[in-house]
Amino acid sequence: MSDLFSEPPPPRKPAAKPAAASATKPEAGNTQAYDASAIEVLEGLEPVRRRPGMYIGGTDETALHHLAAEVLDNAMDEAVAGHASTIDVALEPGNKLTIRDNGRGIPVDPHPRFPDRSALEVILTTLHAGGKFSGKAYATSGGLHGVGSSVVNALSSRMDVEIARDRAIWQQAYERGIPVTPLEKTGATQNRRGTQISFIPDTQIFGTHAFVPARLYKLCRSKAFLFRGVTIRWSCDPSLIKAGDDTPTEAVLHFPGGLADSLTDELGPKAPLLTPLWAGDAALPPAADGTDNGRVEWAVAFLESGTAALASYCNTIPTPQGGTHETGFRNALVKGLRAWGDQRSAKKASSITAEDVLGSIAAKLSVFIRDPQFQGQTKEKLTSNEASKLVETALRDRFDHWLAQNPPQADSLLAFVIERAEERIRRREQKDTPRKSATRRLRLPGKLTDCTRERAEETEIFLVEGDSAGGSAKQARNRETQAVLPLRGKILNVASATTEKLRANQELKDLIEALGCGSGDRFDLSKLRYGRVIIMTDADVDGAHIASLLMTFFYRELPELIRNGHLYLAQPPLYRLTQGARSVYAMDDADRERKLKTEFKSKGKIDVSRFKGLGEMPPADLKETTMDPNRRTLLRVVAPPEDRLATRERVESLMGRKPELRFAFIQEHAQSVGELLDV
Ligand code: 0RA
Repeated sequence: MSDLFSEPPPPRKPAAKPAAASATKPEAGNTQAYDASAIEVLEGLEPVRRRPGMYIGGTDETALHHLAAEVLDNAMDEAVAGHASTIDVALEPGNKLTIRDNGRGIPVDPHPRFPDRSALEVILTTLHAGGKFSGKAYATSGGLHGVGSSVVNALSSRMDVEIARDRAIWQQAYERGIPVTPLEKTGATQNRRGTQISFIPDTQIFGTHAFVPARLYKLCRSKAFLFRGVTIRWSCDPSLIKAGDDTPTEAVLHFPGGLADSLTDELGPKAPLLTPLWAGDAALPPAADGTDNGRVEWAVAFLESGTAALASYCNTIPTPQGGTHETGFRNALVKGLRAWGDQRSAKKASSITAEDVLGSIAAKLSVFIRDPQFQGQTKEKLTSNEASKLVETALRDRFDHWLAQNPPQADSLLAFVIERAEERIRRREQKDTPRKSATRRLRLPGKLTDCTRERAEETEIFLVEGDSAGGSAKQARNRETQAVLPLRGKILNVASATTEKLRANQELKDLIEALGCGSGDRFDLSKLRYGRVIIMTDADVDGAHIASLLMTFFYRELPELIRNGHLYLAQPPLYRLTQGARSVYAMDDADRERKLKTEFKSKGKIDVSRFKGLGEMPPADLKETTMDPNRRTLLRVVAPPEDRLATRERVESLMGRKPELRFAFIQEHAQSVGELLDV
């Protein structure tokens, strides 16, 4: 016990002492003692009520949720320390939140330094008491970072605490941080243990802001992902969940898969990954004297494309500003990849930087360490110095193993990161010498994955729909001659958009920039950077729509490109028909039926798989069927010169501002919509 309470006591007013002397004795009706300690508590917690922003960052909805996070963090500490396995979180009408754990229960005996007050009361009424109860109480306390339960107490119009400890139930109530009942033994229990805290945030502080079920639920979920040893039972009064909000009224949150589950959950099944996830957990190297230094857990997805992200935590507390644990993580990845490059004699690996690696991952990193130090006003950055080396050592070892276990995978990862490094270096050189390099590589959009050859006659560019398809195309392409530009979603309908809107559209700007030939009256065919511009969209209706929008755009803004035969449509298949080792691809339903009848001679089962989109298609299939110049079929888009007026009218009616023309056409051609593509 003395470990826990080794800090000097806060100064007390001598006058308050005698009156409060029996405060922790559970004697009903001893209100006198409470009046006295109330004055003192009020003084102790007054700064919190006067300037809540200093403690919880404001008085808005976010600040309100900090209260919930604080109380939940304390319960999580008890779980992470191995004393609790279950946490119940319940939101009730009246903005009342209850958090209960089955841990040891906050001590209720008199505080050794203030024998007139219980340890519970000291914790709940003394500022920064959290820090005073750290050290050996928790192997890896996160509560230290938190502002402490006393701040939550001070900012709650009511707080009810129930402790189950040593076969007894104890209760006490507070209002705005002031005890309003003595700590009382209210019952006996055979097997219950733990702490339950119910509180109602003070409307004098938070106005009408109320807990948002979805926000609390998300918090609970993220905590459960961060510690697989805990089960969080969520419940919310149904009346608090608004129509259209899919937050459950009850849920049991337990994720034995930990961070890997969380990352998979966030990325979704379609994420374009270069390799399988790299995930695991490991002990941090112990101190020289053998003392446990905590542990680290991680999940890393190497992305072919998409948005990089790293979410880090210390003792389940988010550290959005990073810190020493992230430094260790970064070093392990960069040094690991460089070392792998060394082993494989890839000279360029030495130029890899953290930026190149971190720019292509989505990852979660969670460390559990003793006495963490945080910095910044909202304490969102880990500053414990030892963490960086500990994390680096633990992760480096595991990363090296992972790379060595699957060399082809490690090589493709290395190649990808080296490519990023080269791109970065190229960008920097261009920036440094804007005059010198008035070459065709000037100002290329960041999303473009360019080919290495420069002569337009030898190269082509694939315009694909979205990052996921872009990922597949990048893997399937020939790096030398094929470039890939992912375009996001449906581009503007250029036939009906104003010129102004058109010029402002980022996707179209990127497209023109990549092509290099300008548009409208600044069009210059000699500057076109690729011999073939190939629209490659999914083999479904949405894909056809996007292709038609793009064709309209080219027709309007770069008609010479079509007239000179540079625009093409790729023809990805929609189905793969497999029998035994033999596979045949089909373009559409009719093609599938025909091939099922004609292509397979023997009886046996034929497996039919439908590609949901290019992003789902294995790169090898995409290459074979759609991208490899030796095996694919392309459709060249043509606009016959003698028929220019007719074409213009057709485009106008189909893509322009007059939907009634479009409707008439669809009615007329309902049988042959496929022809839509034959512009
Ligand atoms: C101080 C000392 C001990 C436990 C706790 C605090 C404690 C705090 C919270 C907050 C939420 N749940 C909690 N559970 C426990 C150690 C007591 C002992 O040594 O038995």
